[in-house]
Amino acid sequence: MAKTLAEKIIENHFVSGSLKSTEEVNIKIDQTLTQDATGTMVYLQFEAMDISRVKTELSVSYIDHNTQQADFKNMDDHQFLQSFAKKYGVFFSRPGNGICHQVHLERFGIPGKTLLGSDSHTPTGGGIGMLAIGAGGLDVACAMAGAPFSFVMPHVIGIHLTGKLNPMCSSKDVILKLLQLETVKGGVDKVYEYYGKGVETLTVPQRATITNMGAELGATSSIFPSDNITKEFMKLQGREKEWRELSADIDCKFSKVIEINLSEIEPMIAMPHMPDLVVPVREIEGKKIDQAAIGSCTNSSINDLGIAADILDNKTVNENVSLGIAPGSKQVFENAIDAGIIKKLVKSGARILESACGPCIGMGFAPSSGGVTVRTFNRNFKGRSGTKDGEVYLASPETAAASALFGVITDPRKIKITSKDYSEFTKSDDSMIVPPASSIEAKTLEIIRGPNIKPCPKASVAENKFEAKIIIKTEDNITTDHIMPAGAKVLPYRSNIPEIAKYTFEAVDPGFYENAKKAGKGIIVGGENYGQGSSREHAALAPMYLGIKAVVVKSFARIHKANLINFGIAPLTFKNSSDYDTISKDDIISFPSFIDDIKKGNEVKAINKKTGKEMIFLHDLTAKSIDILLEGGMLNYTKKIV
Ligand code: MIC
Ligand code: SF4
Repeated sequence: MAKTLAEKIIENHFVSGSLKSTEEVNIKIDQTLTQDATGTMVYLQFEAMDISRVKTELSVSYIDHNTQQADFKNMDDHQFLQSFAKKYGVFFSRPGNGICHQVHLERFGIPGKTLLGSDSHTPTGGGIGMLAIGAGGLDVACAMAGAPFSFVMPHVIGIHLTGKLNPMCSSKDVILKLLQLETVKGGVDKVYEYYGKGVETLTVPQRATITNMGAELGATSSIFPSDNITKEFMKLQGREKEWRELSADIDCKFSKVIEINLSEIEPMIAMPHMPDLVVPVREIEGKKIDQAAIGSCTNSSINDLGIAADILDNKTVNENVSLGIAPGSKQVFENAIDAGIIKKLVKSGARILESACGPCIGMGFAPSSGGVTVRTFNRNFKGRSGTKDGEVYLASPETAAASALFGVITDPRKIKITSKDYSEFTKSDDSMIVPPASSIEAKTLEIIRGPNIKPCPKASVAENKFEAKIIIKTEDNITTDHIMPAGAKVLPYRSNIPEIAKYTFEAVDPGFYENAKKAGKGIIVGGENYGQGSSREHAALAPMYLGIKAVVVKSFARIHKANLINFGIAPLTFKNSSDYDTISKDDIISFPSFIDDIKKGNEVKAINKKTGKEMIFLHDLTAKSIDILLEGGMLNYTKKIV
């Protein structure tokens, strides 16, 4: 039977389960990646499993998120991660070497392999034909221990690309267009697979921009074929030997096909505060801006910087705009120096930032109060920039540079320059990647553990009969940034759950922490697509630590739902969505037969003690997920079965 590329890779890695979409499948993971903000928990969990070396073909630990070091905490984390990597068989990418997804694409990704990363933008690797998936940290720890990764066998959506992008239109505009069509919840349990003549017109970094931001669609992954363009990219990286040709069978069946003619793509922009609030740039042209930023794992390749440099060449950034540029990796940075790009940017007044996530995760470069900023990033959730009322617009490097030049949102097609191709500048140097020690030397190595690193707490086993209070009732599209904020103040506590728990839902309801603690047992109520965005398991760990027993919503985002199960919180949905309107914050919900119900079928009985109303909540847990949940999470479960 003819197959899509995603199906072929899944089949090649199949361990158990079912290959029928919507059913659970378990696959072998070849490579893993972690970054420092999620990594400390991953390695603490791995340590708890008592395994002496990672069992994957390759595991890499990157430092790119917590690079602002206001006190000892972030660097303590870095040292923990570095010592851990050396001992347990993990490659370590030092701070300064770049953003995990950019570096992984350049130095480690291999077409046809599977990659699991504790970061939602891991699908960037789909740009070279990998099946790359973002997951919670605990799932990544288990993959490093050699366990297969379980997920819902996705529907594969075909994106048929034809035509060729016009000057000043970019692959960022393609993914923004797709977000406009599909929305932030359109991709749940789906893989977006790109094919057609238009694919040949896109470079690997352009493809990676698209697969990267497929995360904003809520997709499990996104993937391009591995063709001659991929081969050329790998050759320039000195890794031609790792290339192999891969594509879907010509007559394969996609569950849906979306046609995109690249020649018809125009500059697009996502408006505050959601990546799918997309309009053509021309519709909001002329809006005054205060800041612009070019970088992040979405748009920080050499050509992303190069086009900005050419737009700004021999000109000065508008006097009311601050422009920040963060090269995606040390490799990009060095080559941008050799290509003369950095000189042009510095001359124009751009501020060169570190090769790291930086402003994308609220680590510096926050906009002014009420400030308008045009960024080439992938997320513009309220407050994520570090400024509560900051207005973040997401666009291409072309649009960001043109807007920085004129001081207002500008359609870059106004600028008549021919963009240069800098892809040949690819000198690489892996001196900032520290290899692991040999297994003999590893035995003698100690792990460095600063005082801010606290063990990962565990949940208690489930009860059959209990009452819990509704601590918060939220709207649709709640992100994990709402549940557990990031930024310079909170990120240093990623390895300290008792401390970070104090910030849970801080921007939505500052009373959440105290109320949850007082209640002892709590419930979170939400709308559609609850938990979209970041993979941070802290958005499940902290609620678990505060006694949350169930999250009842209209629908879930994939990674967060898996994280809830991993930490012993029941992910439930309303059988009658109108029940959402009948319950309020502070209501007490009683579950008369929770365990019996969960084991018996997919319905869980609940009674609102305030109104007396009986409700049915639904679950779609597999047999294994039920065991994990009832045991009080994956750590307890694994301990019990090994
Ligand atoms: C993000 O872009 O939100 C992050 C920060 O990279 C997260 C991971 C995290 O919260 O540490 C992600 O995308 O998963
Ligand atoms: Fe880093 Fe931003 Fe990419 Fe997340 S989205 S990995 S914070 S650059």
